[in-house]
Amino acid sequence: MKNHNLFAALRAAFPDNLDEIAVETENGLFYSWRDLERASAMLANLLKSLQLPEGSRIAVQVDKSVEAMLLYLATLRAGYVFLPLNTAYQSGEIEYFIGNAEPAVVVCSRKNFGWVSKIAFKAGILNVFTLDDNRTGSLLDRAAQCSDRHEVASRKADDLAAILYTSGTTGRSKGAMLSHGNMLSNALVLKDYWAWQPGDVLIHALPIFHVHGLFVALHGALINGSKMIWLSKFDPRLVLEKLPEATVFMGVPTLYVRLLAEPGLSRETCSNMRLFVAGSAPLLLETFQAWQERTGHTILERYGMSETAMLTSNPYEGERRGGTVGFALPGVTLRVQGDAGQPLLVGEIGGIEVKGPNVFQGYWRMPEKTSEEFTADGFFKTGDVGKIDERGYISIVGRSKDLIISGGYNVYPAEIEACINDMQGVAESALVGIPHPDFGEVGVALVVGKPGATLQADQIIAVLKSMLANFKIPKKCFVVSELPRNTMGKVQKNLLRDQYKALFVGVT
Ligand code: MLC
Ligand code: AMP
Repeated sequence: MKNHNLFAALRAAFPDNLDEIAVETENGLFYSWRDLERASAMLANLLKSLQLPEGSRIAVQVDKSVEAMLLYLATLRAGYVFLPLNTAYQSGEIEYFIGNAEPAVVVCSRKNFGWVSKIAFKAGILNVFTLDDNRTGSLLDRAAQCSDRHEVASRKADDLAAILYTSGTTGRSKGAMLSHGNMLSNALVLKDYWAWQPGDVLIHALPIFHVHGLFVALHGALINGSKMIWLSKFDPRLVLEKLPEATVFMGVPTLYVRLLAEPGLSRETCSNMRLFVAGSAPLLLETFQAWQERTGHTILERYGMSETAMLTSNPYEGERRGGTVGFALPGVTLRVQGDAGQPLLVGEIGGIEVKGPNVFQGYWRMPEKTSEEFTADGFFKTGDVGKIDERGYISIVGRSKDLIISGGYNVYPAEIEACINDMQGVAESALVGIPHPDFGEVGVALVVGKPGATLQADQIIAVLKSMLANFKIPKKCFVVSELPRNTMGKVQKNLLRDQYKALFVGVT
């Protein structure tokens, strides 16, 4: 029987000469393909030695490093389920993820071991390892004692490979379950669609706890046997320095905005480049055009989600249209539906729904939530609102889900509002997304106090900082006397967005 383990396909794409360089880091470290093979085998053997039940989750909250990437590959290889967690998450958030996903193994950085292990041990998890970005920690100490030979675990296409938590518009985060087949189908389609070539070199500058950095960028390079220039963190100057050695770059729009602010960005620095890809948030037309003028390259914008990996892309050959996310990828069926579920005509605005081998297996232990998000005929409701033009290009014009995308990270107002509403003296609050020149949009909180209460905006922010990941913290908070409501009593966030729309104009 064929092994559908995603790692098997990635491994099969390694070049024949395993001594070639697979990864180069900003610190001048080089990893060959043989290093990837051996180290992932050792880590997989460590996981195997723990005798974990089938389908065990491996939760990982560590700084970006090649070893963190190897742990991902090892988890696939051993047949377990990878659960990446943003390093910005605080203890309350981690407690929820661990409680909900019930991982068998937790890996964290050494500086967080105290509080993370406390949460893990309380949840009955026996295996807590550390891993730092300088190649130290108990995980590597233990793996060093394991064999560097490992037979890739056999997995079916719909066996789970990863769970990605994505916040809900109401209630807590949901774990999107992705299978080996979901991810492999998407990786193969993108390899073709973006015309990955022999000799391609990817600058990997994104975090590896979300779809863009972990799947699109990493799988893209690996399935093509391409070298990666691995940057632990996005630094525009470092990217500029590396551009002449690279051919492919992927980033959220903020990365392009920050690169454009560098005087050194020119046609010359980009002359070796083949492809710039943007996604995870809307790419402003002005950024798209400024990039074209400065570099001579046309950014290829694509659209995806945690639940679906990549859905659409502008073409590699043919016109890449700014302000659009291109066409549905091969194998993906995409439609735009009206409120009553009726199909819409060209140019009409409605909800984007999708079907395809890339669409996830459902939300972890939330069957009702899962069925709510699918139509009777099996389409996943993305919560994005869009239209299709006469040439078939898809544009995203808004979202039916109350979501703010800030610098490529998702912020769900309901979560932040719930934290504020729990604070003493608060009657109610609203978080709205306001345009921002660097992050695209950012959250601004409007808070109403209970009669007689004296609220301080900076105090509210300080309390939020102790509870939530830093990117979820509102960039501004205002105490106001009331929130505008419609006749149904619903807060009119559109009026608030309009009122504060110029708040960050000119901010750098
Ligand atoms: C950092 N900060 C942010 C922020 N990132 N604020 C709002 N939104 C963000 N995204 C704040 C911090 O809280 C801190 O504030 C200050 O900025 C500096 O923090 P930092 O860590 O030094 O920031 P920096 O390194 O500059 O990070 C910015 C960034 C990063 C743009 C490089 O946010 C990033 O890597 N974004 C990419 C996210 C991503 O990969 N998304 C893909 C999702 S997948 P203070 O006040 O504490 O100083 C997906 C599907 C798909 O959506 O289609 O791809
Ligand atoms: P996530 O839940 O983090 O996977 O975020 C997915 C969401 O990001 C999508 O539902 C879209 O709203 C948004 N998104 C991704 N790519 C784009 C894009 N190119 N343009 C606009 N929005 C995008």
